[in-house]
Amino acid sequence: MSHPLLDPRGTPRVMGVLNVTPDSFSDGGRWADVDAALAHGRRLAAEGADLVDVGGESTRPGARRPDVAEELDRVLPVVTGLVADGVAVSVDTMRAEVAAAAVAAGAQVVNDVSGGLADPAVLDVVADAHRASSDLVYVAMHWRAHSHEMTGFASYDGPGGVVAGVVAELGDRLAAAVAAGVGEDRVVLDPGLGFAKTGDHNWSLLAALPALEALGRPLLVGASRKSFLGSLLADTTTEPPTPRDVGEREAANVAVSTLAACAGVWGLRVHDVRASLDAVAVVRRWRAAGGDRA
Ligand code: PMM
Repeated sequence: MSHPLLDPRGTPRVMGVLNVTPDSFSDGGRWADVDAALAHGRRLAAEGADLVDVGGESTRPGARRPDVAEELDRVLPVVTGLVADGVAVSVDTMRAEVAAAAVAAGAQVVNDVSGGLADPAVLDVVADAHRASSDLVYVAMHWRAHSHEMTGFASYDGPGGVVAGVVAELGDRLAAAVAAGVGEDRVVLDPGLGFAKTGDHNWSLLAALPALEALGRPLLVGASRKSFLGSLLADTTTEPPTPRDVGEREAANVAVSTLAACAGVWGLRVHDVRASLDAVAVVRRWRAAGGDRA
């Protein structure tokens, strides 16, 4: 069955991040009012984003959760406004009420960073849409706990370490989604870089994308501006080393976009859409020239 968002295209879709929050680590407060958020969402779409991912809950370590009404207030006017402009919208939420309202307003993707663990009723919202023959895409990310406690869950002691752990737990989330009635052919999986993971865990996962692809679903990767890139690029002349500022990690993110595109992922979740689209163009042209047959 052909799917407008999931059909293989050879190179990744680019999802632009639009956090309508006062406190996200990367862009908190910048798009917190509706007009600023709409203007930024339109800019991301004009730059060529395949999707704009609208989120109303910060997942930075230690963040306070908004209540449902607060999250709806942040997200819904932005989803509605972007959909009215013809922008393909994804909603970044762990809550069934928010997912349902955003889907009713025209969102094409539910991006659930908890993969249905935080609020299993999200799976019912997606399943209901699928029963009504909707093309709604469900992104299930690997997650273990809410942000205020996730660092305590960053250990993967079983055989195969973090890669085997994430493959097994994502496989469980996929099975739970399908058991709830979600169409397996409309699920995307995401290793959840930085969520209950150390920097080393993130690198191990990026080095093992084929193992995640073995789950049989398209993959989304979100490395943009995350602290493992800040640590990689830290100034080591200070003691302790000073992480590279959030706003100065983009070249490294483009490198991640490039390697993830070469590994065949479905999507890249990024703040700088243009920069990752450039990386995607390079990979596409390199492939056309026979690059990955060498
Ligand atoms: N990361 C963040 C938020 N939502 N969704 C998916 N699917 N994958 C991610 O890696 C992801 C996400 C946190 O980053 P942000 O604060 O810059 O949005």
